[in-house]
Amino acid sequence: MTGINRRELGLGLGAAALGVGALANSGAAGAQSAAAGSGQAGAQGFPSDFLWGCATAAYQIEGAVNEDGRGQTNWDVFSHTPGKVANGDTGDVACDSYHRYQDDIALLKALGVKAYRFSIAWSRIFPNGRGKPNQKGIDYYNRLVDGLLAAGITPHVTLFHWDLPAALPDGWQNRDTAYAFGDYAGFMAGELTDRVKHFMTVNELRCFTDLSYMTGGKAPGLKLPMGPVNQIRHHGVLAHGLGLQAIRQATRSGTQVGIADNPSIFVPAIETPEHIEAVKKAVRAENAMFLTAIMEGKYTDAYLTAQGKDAPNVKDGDMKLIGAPLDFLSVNVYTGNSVMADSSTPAGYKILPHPGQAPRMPSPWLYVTPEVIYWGMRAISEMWKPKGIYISENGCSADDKVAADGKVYDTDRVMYLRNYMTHLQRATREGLPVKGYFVWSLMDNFEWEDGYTKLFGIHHVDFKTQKRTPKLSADWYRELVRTNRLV
Ligand code: GBH
Repeated sequence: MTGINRRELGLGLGAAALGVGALANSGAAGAQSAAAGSGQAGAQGFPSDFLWGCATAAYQIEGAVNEDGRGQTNWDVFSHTPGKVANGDTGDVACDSYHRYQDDIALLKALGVKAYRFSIAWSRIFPNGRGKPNQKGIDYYNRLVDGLLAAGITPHVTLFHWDLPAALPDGWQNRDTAYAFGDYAGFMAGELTDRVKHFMTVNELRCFTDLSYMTGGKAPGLKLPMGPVNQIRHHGVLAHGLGLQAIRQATRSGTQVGIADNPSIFVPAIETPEHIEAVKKAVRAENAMFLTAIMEGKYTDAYLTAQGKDAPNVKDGDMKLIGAPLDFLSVNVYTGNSVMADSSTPAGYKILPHPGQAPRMPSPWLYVTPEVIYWGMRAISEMWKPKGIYISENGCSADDKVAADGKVYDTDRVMYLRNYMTHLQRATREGLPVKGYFVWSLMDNFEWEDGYTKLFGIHHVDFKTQKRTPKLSADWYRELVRTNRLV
């Protein structure tokens, strides 16, 4: 929490409810003039220590896939397999950040953000997933971290964002991969611990398990039955647990370790107490094999019963590792369905499909549901009481066009961000422990199976020249970061 007590929370809420904006609106930064001077947001402001940042991931931006001893990954194999990625696009060059990281740091600096979330390519550190470390790969991240710190930007490091060393036999089907991850994560955190204080084990459990091995849209593109899928999910959460333990052992005291997950989150269809309660039930049940297992240290009976003979094989000690307390929880927030209480089902809720004309961005899955950032974090906070929450990704694709003056006027992306931000501000105003926010993404990049056909950047990248140009949304974000408040 940001140090407010109940009375101050009540004051802040009261002011907001009455529409008394004067308190927060009078100063340059709403946070500074917030009720009770505690640094808590007023009607429009964010907490004075709120951490604004941008996010990226290694395979989506780095390129240089054959350089300095980097090993091949599942995504190199997948993107080079005909028919798997739109237009046959690959991450071979992407944003060429391996060479242009100084330009990217300059973009961050110009935005005024205080933090950068990036991921480390496991196969640059251990080209075969395990064995002898590759010093040239380590050096790249040393240069990046040193450059960020010199620019006054705090690194938030993800150890695994889906680019799995191809040499690991059977990928996440193999329990040994979870141990290999733990070893790599501990090693790399040890290399950076003198300068990096925030580590996330893995990014988005559902994506590198279900979407990769069950529905198969992502590398390695398999469609396995539920028995193996549940085992793969278990290896995913186990990798997190082993990574958490290894990072803690390898790092200095004061290091914060968490996970960046994308739990399914929901909005109450209408804001009655029963539907608000249904959001919690849905979040807990729909994420039973992922975040719920991590936050509760066990699989729910409902999940195990539903999977029956397909339930995962769990070894002694696994759940203790998986359920070890986190220093913070990072959540990637994009979209969510509405839910209603439903007493006719044992689960007690039903998820409503999006109506046909519901607004969405160009990525077909990206329904515009700004309230989910508030209701999702509220449900998570009330159920699991994480010590701190970061929004580790939020943003959208948009149908960007470069105007005659070279600028991208992405008013649709500004609309999306502005609306989500309103509900994020509500979360901080009500004292939910949200400590920071990272826009996805700093710049246009390789959008996995969509290749370069769906672009999420607040900077435009000309992939022929690698020139980066701030979009209107970057100007909007810079002003938000500068004033620390909504207008
Ligand atoms: C994040 O995933 C990723 O962390 C990031 O790398 C990515 O670039 C960014 O979002 C934008 O997509 O149509 O059923 O296959 C976002 C969460 C969940 C979004 C799965 C795509 C596909 C659903 N993803 N979803 S489906």
